[in-house]
This record gives sequence, structure tokens and C-alpha cells, in this order.
Amino acid sequence: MRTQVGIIGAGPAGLFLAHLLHRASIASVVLESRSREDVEGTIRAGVLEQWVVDLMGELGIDGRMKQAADFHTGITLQWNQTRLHLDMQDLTGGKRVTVYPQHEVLRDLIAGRLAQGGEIVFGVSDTAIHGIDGDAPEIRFRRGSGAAEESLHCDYVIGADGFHGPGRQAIPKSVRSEYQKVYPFGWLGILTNAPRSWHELIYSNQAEGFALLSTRSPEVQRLYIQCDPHDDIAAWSDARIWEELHARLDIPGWTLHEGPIFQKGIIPLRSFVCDPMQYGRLYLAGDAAHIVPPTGAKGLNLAVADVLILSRALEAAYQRNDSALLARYSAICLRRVWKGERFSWYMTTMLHRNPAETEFERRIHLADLDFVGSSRAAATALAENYVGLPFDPL
Ligand code: RFL
Ligand code: PHB
Repeated sequence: MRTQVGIIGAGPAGLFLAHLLHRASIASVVLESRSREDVEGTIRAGVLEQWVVDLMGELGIDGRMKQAADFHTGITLQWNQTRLHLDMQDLTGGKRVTVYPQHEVLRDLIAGRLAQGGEIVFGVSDTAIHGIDGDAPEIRFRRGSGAAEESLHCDYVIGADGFHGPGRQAIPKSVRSEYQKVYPFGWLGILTNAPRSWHELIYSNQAEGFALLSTRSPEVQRLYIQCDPHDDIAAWSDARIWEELHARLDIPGWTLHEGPIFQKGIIPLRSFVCDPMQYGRLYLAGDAAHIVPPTGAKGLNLAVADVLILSRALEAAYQRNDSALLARYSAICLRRVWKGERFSWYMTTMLHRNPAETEFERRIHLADLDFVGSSRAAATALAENYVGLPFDPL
């Protein structure tokens, strides 16, 4: 098999890239280890930056989103049982955030790509990257375990294979620097059949710890609570989850709506950056190269930013024989990535209770929140990051 760009991973990074390359008349094949049902059914992110929503429009895959998404002009921060409404639209000159779940974005991307006649091979195994040092790289794989080994020959290999994929490992250790922070807390996330409790997202820092109220539809709500990352989900009965959510979200005169919980799970929180994001003919994009804790809602958005830059660089290489942008790919991406890392770390630190924090540190975090509430400049800085920073000139 031969194509121009071989993409490992049908997550947001890999699939947006396939669409962007198609728009630039560049051929690609996507290899994905999971089944289509699995990819389309995994519950992850919820918040899209404005430019990602606009990009979906440009790519002609925003039909369902326009019907089903929830458009928010602000967010609510809560501490000491008081709420602060941040009017993002006012603070950023008209930008909004869109709550539309990642798996719905993936459904739209997959259906759109298949309708174009694009190739996505689901259920591959034994994916292995070869020849990125030379000019004829290939990706070896099997269509399911036990099937014969095949080769996808291409000009460029894209590691859009998430944090645990083989892409990053293909960059020699001697070339790669990795920067990491693991937080001493995780998130327990639930989906519940309940009506909406509030008109926008609430990020709450209470004495009991962090909680986030988000939404999926008028009937389905998404909520998270800070927990021990090593907790066993079996230790969290529905009654205990609601008790903690009430303790962290209720304020005098307002109480959270409950409903049956139909999905729950625990995720660890980590910050991670791999530098460089490119080696030879291999280019990393999205979670393969960087991870942020979800408090800033940046992971998916950073993944799409990488491939937007990558698609422009590949377009210049193929259509104008100009590989200068490709050579700067890693540096251009990392500049934006580190700002996303900083913002995600800031939101996480400010809004969670670190089990090891001193009373001094706790008061600093509350002062940080108070500052956002009392300074338009501080509120604007938070809002600019939350709705998505402008792109640096290429
Ligand atoms: P993905 O989505 O992990 O996709 C990688 C794909 O590669 C496949 N793969 C392989 N395929 C072939 N061969 C192999 N050897 C392979 N190894 C792996 C995998 O099966 C997978 O399908 O990475 P990508 O595309 O870089 O996208 C990143 C985003 O998924 C991630 O950053 C976000 O979900 C993070 N995130 C959030 N981001 C936001 O922008 N806004 C949010 O509100 C937000 N909330 C969240 C989040 C992540 C969460 N979790 C579960 C970590 C909330 C949560 C709870
Ligand atoms: C979500 O709805 O899943 C969500 C929203 C905001 C975040 C993280 C996750 O910061």
C-alpha cells in the first residue's frame, strides 16, 4: 500500500489532519488500533475553542454540531460558596466556547472522511514505524491480530497515536527531552440522566476539593470531582458521589439536580511535553507529544492546533517544494503548547486542593480566584486562554 502521508491514530489529531490534507489535495491513510464503535463511544473532552468550531464549518462537518452543541458565553468560578460569572464574550470581544463532546466530533470526522472516499483502517495491530531516518518511511501493521503483516509506504509518518502509542518512542531517547508533572489527585467523571442545573460550566474550589459541572445535552449532564488518582471506582457508590458533588457545588438557595448515573470512571492528571515533536520523517501531533490536565479544557484543542500547522507545512512542501515550515514545525507547535501547559497548570493548581498543600498555599489559591474576580485584566487573561489564544504568525 502506498500513500503520501501515513497517519497513526484516528483521534482528533489524526482525523482532523486527514480532512485538512484532503482539502489541500494530499492523500493520506489513517491506521487505528481500536474499532470504529470503540473510537466513537469513548467519553472524553467536551469544550471546543471558537476557531475549532469555525474550522469544522470550513471542512463542512458542522451540521450536527450546529444542532446539538451548547454555546456558552461565559463560565462560573466558585469558591467559599460564592459564584463569579466570567463573561467570556464580553472579555474577549465576542468569542464563545462550545460544549460538544469529543466522541460526537469524532463521529462527524469519520463519517465525513468516509463520505470523501478516504481510507481509515480500524482494528490494526502490531503497528511499527520504519525508515524515518531516510526518505522512504513505512508503517508496518496487521489488519487484526493473526492477519498477515502489511506495509504502508509513505513520504511522511504522523504519530497521532495518543500518549501510549508507538509514535513518540520512535524518536531516539538521545534526541528527545521529556518534561513531566504528575498531580497528586485525579478526576472521577460521571454521566447522569438529569436536567441541567446551571446555564454554564461551574469550576468550584471548596474546602472538600474541586468539582466541575458540565453538560452534554438538556437530558444528560457531565460532572467531575477531585479524588485520589489511585482510588478504586468500586469505592465510590452513587450515594457517595452525589454527597461529594453537593458538598462542593451547592450554595445557599441552589442545589444540584440528581439523576441516575450511567457511566463513571477515574482518570489521573498529568502535564507532559516531548521536545522535539519531529524526528526525520516522523511528526508527532496531539497527546502523542503533550498532555495537559483537563481543568483548562485544552487537550483536544491543542491537538487540532498541531495538525492545522502541520497541514500548512505539508501543503508548502508538496505544492511549493518549500520545506521551511516543516523544519520549524516542532518549534512553532511547542510555542503554543507551552502556553496551553501553563494555563492548564494554572487552572489546576488554583482550583484543586493539593493533599500536601499548606494553609499558606490554600490562601494563595483563594487570593488568585479573588484577583480574577476583582481585576478585569486578570479576568481577561483567563478568558483569552479559555476561549483559545490567537495563533502566532507562521
Ligand atoms: P487520542 O484521542 O488519544 O487518539 C489517539 C488514537 O490513536 C490510537 N492508537 C493507535 N492506532 C494505531 N496503532 C497504534 N499502535 C495505536 N496506539 C494508539 C488510539 O486508539 C486513539 O484512537 O489523541 P489525540 O488525537 O491527540 O487527541 C487528544 C484528545 O483526545 C485529548 O487531548 C482530550 O480528550 C483531552 N481532554 C479535553 N480536551 C479539550 O480540549 N477539552 C476538554 O474539555 C477536555 N476534557 C479531556 C477532557 C480528556 C479527558 N480524559 C479522559 C483524559 C476530559 C477528560 C476526562
Ligand atoms: C467536559 O465537559 O467533559 C469538560 C468540560 C470542561 C473541562 C473538562 C471537561 O475543563
